[in-house]
Amino acid sequence: TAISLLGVPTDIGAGARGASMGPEALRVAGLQAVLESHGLAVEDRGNLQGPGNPWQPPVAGYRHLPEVLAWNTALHDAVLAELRRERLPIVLGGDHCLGLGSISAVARHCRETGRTLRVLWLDAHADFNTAELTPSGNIHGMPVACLCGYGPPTLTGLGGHTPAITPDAVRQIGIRSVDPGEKRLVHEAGLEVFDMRYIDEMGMRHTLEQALKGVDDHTHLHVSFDVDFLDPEIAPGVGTTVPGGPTYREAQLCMEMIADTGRLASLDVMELNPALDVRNRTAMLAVDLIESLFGKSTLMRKK
Ligand code: DIR
Ligand code: MN
Ligand code: MN
Ligand code: MN
Repeated sequence: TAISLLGVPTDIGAGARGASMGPEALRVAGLQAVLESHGLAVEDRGNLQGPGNPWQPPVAGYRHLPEVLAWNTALHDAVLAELRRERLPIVLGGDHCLGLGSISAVARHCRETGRTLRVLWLDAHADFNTAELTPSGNIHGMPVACLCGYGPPTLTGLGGHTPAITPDAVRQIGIRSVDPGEKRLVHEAGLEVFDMRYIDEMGMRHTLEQALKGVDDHTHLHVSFDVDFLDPEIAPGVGTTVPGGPTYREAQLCMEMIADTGRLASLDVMELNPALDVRNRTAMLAVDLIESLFGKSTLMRKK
């Protein structure tokens, strides 16, 4: 597989500044060289460009909606171009509002090529808020809802088809912070959520077996990795830490089981915030986990 790195240096949808530095922190942590050490061909496309962060209060339930649209439109176009060239895009966020541009392009590509899309949403949060439900107005709390058609038409129609995806394409893993109104909408939409309680009781192995059920040769597997998925003890460099996340070993197993499917076709690495990190350790951890996602294993493994 040929991989393209796409840097998207913005924190336009977040509640804290700093995720705009995420792409560079992942580069400094050696992402490209690590992937190349596994024989993968990697091209770094550099950073997309877009508007600055004006740091304004919400308007009609959204903070920075025009700027969020601008960044996501640019990202949608860039991801779609990579997929059409049969390349595997890795989006270096940037905050998680960018899941919208990334996945709307992936969904469009799946429609064009007759693939079935499966999205694994690794996150502490469900990101299923709407303008009416959000406690913050921050659009990084809304991308899954927008992708499923709940949101402003400019965002829900980004990939040329509304909704871009249906909830049955999504499996959320690691969830442990959902706002009250958001909780109702998650339930109403029928989103399949493997929350931390589920992982505690059933283990990460069983969780991934369930989340990957039905993945086959026709599946385009997309992983949207919000770094706040990880326990803050090991991953402090994110804007919205929530205690009680997966441990280092649980996260490794999660990535290894995804790698084993051989179906990973696009990836987001979101919400890394170097301004809140400690000597780039969260970026280095993210690179370590991405390495596993692309097939690093301790011993030779049977395919
Ligand atoms: C919260 C935080 N649910 C909100 N969301 C975050 O503002 O909507 N998502 N941090 O990653
Ligand atoms: Mn393709
Ligand atoms: Mn998120
Ligand atoms: Mn999150």
